[in-house]
Amino acid sequence: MSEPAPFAIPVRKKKLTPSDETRIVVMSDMHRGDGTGSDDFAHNSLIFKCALDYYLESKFTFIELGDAEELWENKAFAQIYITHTSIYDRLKEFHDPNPDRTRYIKIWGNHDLLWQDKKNQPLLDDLFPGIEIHECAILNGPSRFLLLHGHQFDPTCHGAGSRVSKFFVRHFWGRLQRCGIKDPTRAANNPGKSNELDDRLYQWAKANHDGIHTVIAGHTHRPVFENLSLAERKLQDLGVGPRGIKKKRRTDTAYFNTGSCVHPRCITGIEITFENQRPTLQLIKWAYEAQPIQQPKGSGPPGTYDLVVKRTVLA
Ligand SMILES: [Mn+2]
Repeated sequence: MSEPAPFAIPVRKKKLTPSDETRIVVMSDMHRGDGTGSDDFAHNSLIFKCALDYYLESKFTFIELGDAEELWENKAFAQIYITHTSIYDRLKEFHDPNPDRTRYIKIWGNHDLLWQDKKNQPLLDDLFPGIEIHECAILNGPSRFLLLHGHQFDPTCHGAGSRVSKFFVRHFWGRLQRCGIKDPTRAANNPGKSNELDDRLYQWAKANHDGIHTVIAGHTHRPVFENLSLAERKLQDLGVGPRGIKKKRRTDTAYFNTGSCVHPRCITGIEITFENQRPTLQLIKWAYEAQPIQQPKGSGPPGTYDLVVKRTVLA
């Protein structure tokens, strides 16, 4: 078991005190890019748009938990904005210049760490007047939640290691990716690394710093519900799995992970609703689904399907 990573909650943070009317959706790791082959988000942008429409309509607050913009591969946010204008148009509808009223809460990650510095935000400020971008958010209530991207717990993405990774990604990665090579260094594609990070975040939550009961993070691109990854939950349900591998058995509300919006065929996130101040969390997926077209008997060819975008509760 690894040591809890030293992470101190910063003084400047977003504080939310939810009521029973509050609905929150947390999504991370969109990695919105410039629309070329190295833009990992482009293939999911329609699914993401539908999800935003639903959350707008259903009065959710949208928490964007880091790596929303891919600013390692793309130096200019303008190019990302031009490519994904329709997404930003919807995000603008969540935004309110009054920080107490806004339904768009933006947290930075390691790929959009640039937002840390106010002077890097002119265009973003034009789009979202008065926007505040934070390292983390705290959800107050009987059980306190800490929401952050999670790279703070990943030594290769934090401090000196991150400068090397960033240099590599900016100068070489885009070119390799356009050739169809998948990134071997990201926690997302490296289950061992994800386990280690999940464990660090979990241990930190358990050590209960500042009365935090639950940590919700992103960064690994691997959804975790009550401290079990989806694969772990599935293996438990099926009662199968590789032999000799230590399996986590018990669920624990100390740690959750949103997954990402760059999965090959879907996006994942966590919805939070409240009853008597008690939060209920759901891991959800938005994906394409084929549905057979209902046709009057004898008319039209069989084997015809409608492609729909659908929200599914995973856990
Ligand atoms: Mn990240």
